[in-house]
Amino acid sequence: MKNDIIESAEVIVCSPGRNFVTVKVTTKSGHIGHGDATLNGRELAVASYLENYLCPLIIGKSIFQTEDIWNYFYKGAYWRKGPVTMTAIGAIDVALWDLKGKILETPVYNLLGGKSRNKMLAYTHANGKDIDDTLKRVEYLRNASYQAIRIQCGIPGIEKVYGIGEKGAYEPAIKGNKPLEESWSTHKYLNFIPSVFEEVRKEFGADLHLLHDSHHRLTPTEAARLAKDLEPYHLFWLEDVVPAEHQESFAQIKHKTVTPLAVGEVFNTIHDAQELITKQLIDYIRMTVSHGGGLSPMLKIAHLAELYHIKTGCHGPSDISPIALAACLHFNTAINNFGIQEYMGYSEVTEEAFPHEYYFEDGHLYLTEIPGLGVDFNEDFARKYPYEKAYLPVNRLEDGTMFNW
Ligand code: KDG
Ligand code: MG
Repeated sequence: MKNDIIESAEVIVCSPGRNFVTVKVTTKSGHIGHGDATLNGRELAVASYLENYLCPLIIGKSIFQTEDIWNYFYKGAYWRKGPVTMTAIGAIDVALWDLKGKILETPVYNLLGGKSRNKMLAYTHANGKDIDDTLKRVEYLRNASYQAIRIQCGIPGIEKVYGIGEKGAYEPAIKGNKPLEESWSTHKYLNFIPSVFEEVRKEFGADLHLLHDSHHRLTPTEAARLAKDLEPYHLFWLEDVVPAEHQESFAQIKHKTVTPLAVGEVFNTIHDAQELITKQLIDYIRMTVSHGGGLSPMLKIAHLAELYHIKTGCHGPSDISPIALAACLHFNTAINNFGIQEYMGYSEVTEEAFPHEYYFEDGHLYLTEIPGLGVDFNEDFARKYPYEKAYLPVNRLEDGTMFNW
């Protein structure tokens, strides 16, 4: 087809508001498509994978061959899977779908199955340093129209807790040459966290959707205890209770509780989730488009999950760019089994670097009819903010033992 041949593929690493890695693919006809290749704390590894191995190989190919190009990179590398590889492949895949939409003059969702819904339920974060602070933040977010809120709270006796920053906005990556060290006590966490949900329900009633993230810190037995303790508060989901290398861990949890379970933000292929889905061990799959290898494989995952009553809940932190978030929104719009979308918003600088069509209103995210993904990259502006090394924290138990962050 006319206009479809790739002339160049470039990687831009910069820090407008925070570090982002952006792929820009240009066709001979001058059309431009973008993909997000940001992998928090490991940005340069993905940039190098793209610059050295993927970008040179797509020159001269047709942007319409997304399935073949994806497999060329996935099967063709021999070395499969992993967050660096799959984020790099995902960025190219998304940039090509963006181009397909622009050249065919239609929103990307029309190419993925068409509109299955008009708006998407979004959840955001209330990260309080203590219960009172958490309640204030929930109140604020409710007034800002959110109908679904992830609740995290400081734990008495633990100095630095996952998700609880100094300034309120969620940004775990800290600039510098060494990761920050946090500490952890599962005992203190499990004893305290149900009381937070008790207070939130008392104050705000039954209608508000409540979510919580355990950030991979429990054993299956501990996870089952937490899930049971939280049953009276009817969570929308309980996320990442255990590190999910062992998918079968979820059987021990799932069969003991009716609290819905969500997992998958660190997954990058269908093989990470296949048993969880086909054995119905979870309720929500949280893989996100940019880290899950792009739109092409995510469609397959959503379709598999649909067969097993599992809904999606794409990871949508502020450490993936608005390009990646928009890709999730097109994916969410097209599939039948959409559940919810995580949405944290972005700093003003990030918003200026990535002007976008999607918008948040009345607790939901909306897309417009604009062709492609509907996100631009203000490259000249973004390049004024050079990359600055930043690490995610590491985590130790109180006796110094290295633990899961
Ligand atoms: O970069 C890591 C963050 O994106 C992650 O910690 C956020 O757990 C997270 C979430 O649920 O958004
Ligand atoms: Mg999470």
